[in-house]
Amino acid sequence: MSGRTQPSVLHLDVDAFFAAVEQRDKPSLRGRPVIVGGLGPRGVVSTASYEARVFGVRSAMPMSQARARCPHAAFLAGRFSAYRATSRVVMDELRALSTLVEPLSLDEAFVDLAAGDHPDLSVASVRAIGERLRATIRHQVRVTASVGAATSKTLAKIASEKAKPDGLVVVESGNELPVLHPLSVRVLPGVGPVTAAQIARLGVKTVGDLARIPEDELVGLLGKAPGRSLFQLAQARDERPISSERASKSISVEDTFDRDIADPALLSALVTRMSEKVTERLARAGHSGRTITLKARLHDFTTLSRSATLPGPTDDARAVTRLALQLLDEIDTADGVRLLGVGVSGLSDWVQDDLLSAVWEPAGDDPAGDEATAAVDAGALDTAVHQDQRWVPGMDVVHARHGPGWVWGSGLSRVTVRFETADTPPGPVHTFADDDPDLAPASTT
Ligand code: TTP
Ligand code: MG
Repeated sequence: MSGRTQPSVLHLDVDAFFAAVEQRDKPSLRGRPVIVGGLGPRGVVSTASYEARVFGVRSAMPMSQARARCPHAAFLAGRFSAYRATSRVVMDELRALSTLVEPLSLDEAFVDLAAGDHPDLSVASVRAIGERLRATIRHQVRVTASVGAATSKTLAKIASEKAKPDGLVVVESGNELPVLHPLSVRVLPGVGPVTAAQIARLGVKTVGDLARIPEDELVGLLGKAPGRSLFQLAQARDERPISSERASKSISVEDTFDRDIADPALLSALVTRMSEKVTERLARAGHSGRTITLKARLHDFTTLSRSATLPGPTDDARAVTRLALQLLDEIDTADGVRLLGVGVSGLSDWVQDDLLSAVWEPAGDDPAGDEATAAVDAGALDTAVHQDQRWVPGMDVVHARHGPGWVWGSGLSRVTVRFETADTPPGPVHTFADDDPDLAPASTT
């Protein structure tokens, strides 16, 4: 094994990203539980501030459950343009450290310090680079980020997770195994619930357990490439390069099954779930894409893939699902399928930049589903499935006399606004008729 001998891989992840941006821009919410996500009846939590996490609120939880756990929180719809603008500044700071930056989502990226201008990559020096970076981000965008650095991507990501919130952890070369081995196998890249369940049958829970399984046995159980790669990862051998290109070209989800599956209903359900998952990832990365690909590996290991391209980019789960199901229909699955995957490529930035984004609403059997594929007009889709979208909690507004503020709540033909901005102290609240001509949505950047 060659491998890196210095902690030159840096991983940065903003703390409670969406919620942190909201607390920055809404001074009255600082230090308070804030929950961002879909506020409709089927909405899910995008993220919660650390104050809300104390009550057990988590990303991807149904919003109804979040409301039950933390009723006194502020519940806000997302402001994606604000998140994207913040993300841009963060990513620029990372690019100032190295030409090799691999963004994983809006708030997370790997940086290859070895490709930057850093003659000294000792632990002390990397620690200084990380602390300087954290201070710069705090100063530039007024959110906190956690940083991990190590000799590999796997360990750097684990380190930043350990550093959360608002911290820095550098794993020294030679210290990887003591850090890695006590952790669940789920921390390893590529180990999802299915693989975790497979290896659990060998009595493996932690990476340390895994490291004691002979390579042959893992290859026998999981197949050659996955078995070998997992064996390497368990020994903290991970030489994957940081790649600035790859990350945003396509996003896909795939799953290998324990047995060949031929039941059409089950296959449709699996494709539906993967389509939802892939759109969720798209949304998290702040992207949309036009080309949907379905990949299937048949019982005899032939691998087929079928693609279709939409007229415009989408990040709508129903549109992706519908197309993926059509593609499934084109494949002869009668003798069983061992692997399925759904991918979206041809990624572009968000289709819709407004507050009315439907992306956080999980896909369902919505009666409006047939129009849902109007990918180009996601706004119209959203109006079709939601009521009263004019004043959405959290959105920026401006009042002719009171100035800039944000929607605190609305209903019964009234809208309540708190007048404050990132640069003011907590401000006063006023209520208006919801058609008050002096009140308008603020144009965001
Ligand atoms: P994360 O970095 O996973 O979460 P976080 O930044 O909110 O919190 P922390 O890193 O401190 O644990 O995701 C970044 C943003 O992506 C998050 O603020 C909201 C969005 N997101 C979703 O919309 N849905 C999800 O399921 C997750 C995990 C994140
Ligand atoms: Mg984060």
